[in-house]
Amino acid sequence: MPLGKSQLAKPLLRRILSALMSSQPLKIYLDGEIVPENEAKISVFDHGLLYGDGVFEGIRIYNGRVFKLTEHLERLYDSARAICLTIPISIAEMEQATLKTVAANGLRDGYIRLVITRGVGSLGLNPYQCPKASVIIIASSIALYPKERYETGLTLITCGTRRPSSAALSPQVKSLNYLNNIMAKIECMQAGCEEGIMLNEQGFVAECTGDNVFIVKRDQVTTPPISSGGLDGITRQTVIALLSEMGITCREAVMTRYDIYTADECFLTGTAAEVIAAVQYDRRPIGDGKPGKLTEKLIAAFKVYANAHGTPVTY
Ligand code: PXG
Repeated sequence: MPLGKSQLAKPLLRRILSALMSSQPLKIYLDGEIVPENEAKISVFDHGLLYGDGVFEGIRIYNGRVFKLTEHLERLYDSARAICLTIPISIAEMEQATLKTVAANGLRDGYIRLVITRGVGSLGLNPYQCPKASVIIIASSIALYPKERYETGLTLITCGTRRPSSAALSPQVKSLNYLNNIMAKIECMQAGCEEGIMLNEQGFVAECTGDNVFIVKRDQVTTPPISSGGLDGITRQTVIALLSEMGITCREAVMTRYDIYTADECFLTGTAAEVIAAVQYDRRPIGDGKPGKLTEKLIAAFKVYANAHGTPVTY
């Protein structure tokens, strides 16, 4: 069928619109209102700032759709529930607020950051001194790794900083205190690497600083079970489902550094990272030191899937 005039004009208009929008200050959702970024301010007495008391989510927008919105919102409310934090709006209202913020910024591709802080209180840990949690929604962009790394793959080290056990805070809580992961990230940067493997207290592989990890060995795909201390990543779940559609079963098994040293391929998954190959670990090449065949196939399959699924935004 030949393309109509309006169909041809749409992508051009979209491009002009998004170029215009990207030069504008961001519009932020803050406690029920959409305000320009320079007016989006919170109190120095907010316990999110004073104690890292709060939770967050990171969500991608692909092609005018919010990817896995329900899954991310459910995880956000679970994180809040786990720390006895009452989010002042319902999950349905949060969904509408998220879509409204994306539309207000005219974003067709980007990254959403939902932040719920414990709210303003007096000095002192007691969260019950904070009458109302604050809701912040940022719709912008994120670049976790340099663009060329999506072609060439990442280099990894083993971080000395361990993933704390769930006897401390459950790794499933996406809390506003990411210092443990930040310490691990500092180690990676100081070693001249982009990413690192975080082990749990027993020395088993948990995950990376902000991504889940997978290996491929003789066509067998393996990832550590969530009980090893990683986050139950939504991209991880998506990739496991995509593999299954390709007829490949992903095994969940406890992993040590040996498994990565001897793997044919390795890749990482995360909302911010998407799917990306890892080609070097502790200065040793992984496989032949290039992104693996299955990894490349998966990166392509993920791109297609992500661009075709999600909650549509009304602009
Ligand atoms: N592990 C950790 C510790 C994470 O924080 C993931 C894995 C991947 O999970 P998802 O569900 O996204 O596939 C995450 C994700 C940010 C940011 O700045 C967020 C994450 C990681 C890095 C940066 O918003 N979270």
